[in-house]
Amino acid sequence: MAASTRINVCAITSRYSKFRICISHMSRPNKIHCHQINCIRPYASSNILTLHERGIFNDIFPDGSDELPKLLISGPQHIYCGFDPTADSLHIGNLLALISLIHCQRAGHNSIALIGGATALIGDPSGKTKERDPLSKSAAESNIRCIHDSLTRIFSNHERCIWKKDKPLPPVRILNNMDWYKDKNLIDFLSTVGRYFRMGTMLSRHSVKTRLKSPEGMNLTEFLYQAFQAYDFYHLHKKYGCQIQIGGTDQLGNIMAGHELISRITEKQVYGLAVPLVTTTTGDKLGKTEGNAVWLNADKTSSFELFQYFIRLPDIQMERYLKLFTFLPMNEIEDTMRKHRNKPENRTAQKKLAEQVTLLVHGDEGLNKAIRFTNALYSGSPETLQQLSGAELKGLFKSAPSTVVTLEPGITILQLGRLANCLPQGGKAEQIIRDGGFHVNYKKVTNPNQVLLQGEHILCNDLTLLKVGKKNYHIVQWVY
Ligand code: YSA
Repeated sequence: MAASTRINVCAITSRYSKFRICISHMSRPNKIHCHQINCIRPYASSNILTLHERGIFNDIFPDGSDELPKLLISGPQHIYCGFDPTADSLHIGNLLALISLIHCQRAGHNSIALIGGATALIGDPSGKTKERDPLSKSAAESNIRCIHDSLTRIFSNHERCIWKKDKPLPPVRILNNMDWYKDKNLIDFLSTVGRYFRMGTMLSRHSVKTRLKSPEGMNLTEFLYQAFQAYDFYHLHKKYGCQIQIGGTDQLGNIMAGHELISRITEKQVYGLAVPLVTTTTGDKLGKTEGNAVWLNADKTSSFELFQYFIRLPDIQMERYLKLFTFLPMNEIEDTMRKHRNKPENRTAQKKLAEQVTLLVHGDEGLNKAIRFTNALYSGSPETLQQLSGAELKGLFKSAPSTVVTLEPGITILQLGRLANCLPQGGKAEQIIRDGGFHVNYKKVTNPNQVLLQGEHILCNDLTLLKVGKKNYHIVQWVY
């Protein structure tokens, strides 16, 4: 990776430090901030395995160890999870892994979000039925920047809008594995690290076995992916004492590879914690390749679309998703579910879920926008339309044509329809209006000769939303 895009983490990481981590990007040196905090107490660490009650970390590797809970309460641990920048945004499947890292942070541990700048160029075969298209270095670099920004934004939204406690959270590190691969020599890597990997074990991985059985087979690069993820774990173990890696259940093979490598080199015990794979109602994994991605960057899935995605989920998923995707305490989730079951038509659970996820992903501004858009679209009240700017209204009614009209005194409803080019010329236009087929700002108007009124037909944001028939919307933007 080019030096200009290297992710730089300047941090004072002592548990007794007065300073918080500063996560920064080399290409934006002016954006480096170090926040001073007042708390100088060390963080108490707690056993994140209790997250089991929320359906998180049900798969633990190696299984049944008594040592892991002891390790977790003995003091803050470094816990990492990797994200390959194979697209320019994370998606809601990744969000669960990210939420788990935040849970670790809330429990007093040191979370590391690792961007796989190097591994994205190799391509993880886990859970993939086909070879990935190769990713160019320049695409990877641009994706790294986007993923870095999303991670920073989401950690910060959580702390600002959800955590909101006086007690600051332990700092988070955002690293890029290109930083330790860019100067690595291939011969050196194979002759030192490579010899610890056993072919039999590598071939027995689920991700390898399924691909070898497929007609396409598997190339060497993909086959070696597990060795790189294993080496990352080893690197973070050596550098930070990291003993725990988090990932979706599709990552367990790669995590085991790290476990084996570290135990061969250091004889130290390390662990893998898995989050369940989030699937669609038809059981397909939510992800980018699956073509059903709900993205975490607003330019790909707006805060309104994200909000609506969760609002539309069926009742059956509510309890599980509230536990997985929100930080609400369990008693609040039970309470929400009780209210929801009493009156499912109010969609209390969906609203809570959509609100909490949108707040985490897009902050209070994003949530506010999503709610304004939802009200404007579904409440049927002209007041809600007034809360939007022209650009927002156009964004909401994407396929609606818009017309700029100069406001002159005495324009009638019929003239308005004609000026906006949404009513035919001749007598048919009048008939449509009289028959109730014309709505101005959600209100039916049946008198074609009615003169337009400010505040009713012309909103205070100088906009008018017209509807002809059942669903043909038009936007009028007034100029003076
Ligand atoms: C991990 C560790 C390293 O040292 C280096 C790279 C990596 C990245 C890893 N191999 C990978 O490819 N991850 S990913 O970018 O595809 O997804 C990031 C995380 O989101 C993974 O833990 C993955 O299991 C999880 N994830 C993706 N879709 C998911 C999901 N978790 C739950 N449900 C889904 N639908």
